[in-house]
Amino acid sequence: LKNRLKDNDLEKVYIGIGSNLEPDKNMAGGLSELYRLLTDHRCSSLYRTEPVGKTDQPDFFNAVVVGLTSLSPLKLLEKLHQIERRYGRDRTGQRWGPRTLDLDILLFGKRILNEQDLVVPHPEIKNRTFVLIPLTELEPGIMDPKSGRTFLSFLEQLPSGGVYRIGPCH
Ligand code: A4P
Ligand code: MG
Repeated sequence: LKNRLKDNDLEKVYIGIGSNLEPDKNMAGGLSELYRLLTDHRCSSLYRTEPVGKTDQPDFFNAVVVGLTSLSPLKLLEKLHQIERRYGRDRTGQRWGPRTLDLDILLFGKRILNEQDLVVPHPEIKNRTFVLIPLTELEPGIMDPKSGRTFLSFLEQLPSGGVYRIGPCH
C-alpha cells in the first residue's frame, strides 16, 4: 500500500528507453514490458542515434514512452530495474554481458525529486538530443518543471544531427 499513490492519483510519467546491443530484440522486449506497466501509453518514433559520451561503441536505438502509473517513483524505478535485468543482458555468452537496455525516468508528473537513487527530472534530458527529440515529438509544449522552460527551447540551443528517425515504435 505504501508504494502506491492514492486511488485516482495516476501520474503521467515519461520514460527514456535505449539500447545498443541487439537493439531490435531488446527494444521490443523493453517496450512490451513498459506497455504492461503503464496505462494509456504512447511511444515516440524510434530513432537511431550516434553514441554520446563514450563514442567508440555502436549506435543506439532510442525512444520515449509516456503513460500513467499509480506506482510511487521509487517503486517505478524498481520495476524498471527488474525489466533492465530481464532484457538488458546478453545471455548468449558464458557470462552475463554488459547491460544493453537503459530505462530512465525522465519526468514524473511535475515532481522534483533529489533522492540518492532517483533524480527527477532526469538531469541529462536538456543536454541530449536523443531524449529531447522523442520527448518533444510526443508533446511539443512540454515544460521542464524545474526551470519553467520548454524542452523545445533546450533542443533549439543544441547542435543538430546524430539523431535519425527509423520509423514508428511498436
Ligand atoms: N538514477 C538516478 N536518477 C534516475 C532516473 N531519473 N532514472 C540512478 C533512472 N535511474 C536514475 O543508472 C545509475 C543509477 O542512476 C541507477 O541505479 C539509479 O538509481 P544506470 O542506468 O544504472 O547506469 P548507466 O545507465 O550505466 O549510467 P548512466 O550514467 O545512467 O548512463 P546514461 O546517462 O544512461 O548514459 N548515447 C546515445 N545516443 N543514446 C543513449 O541512450 N546512453 C548512454 C548511457 C550513453 N550514451 C548514449 C546513450
Ligand atoms: Mg541510465
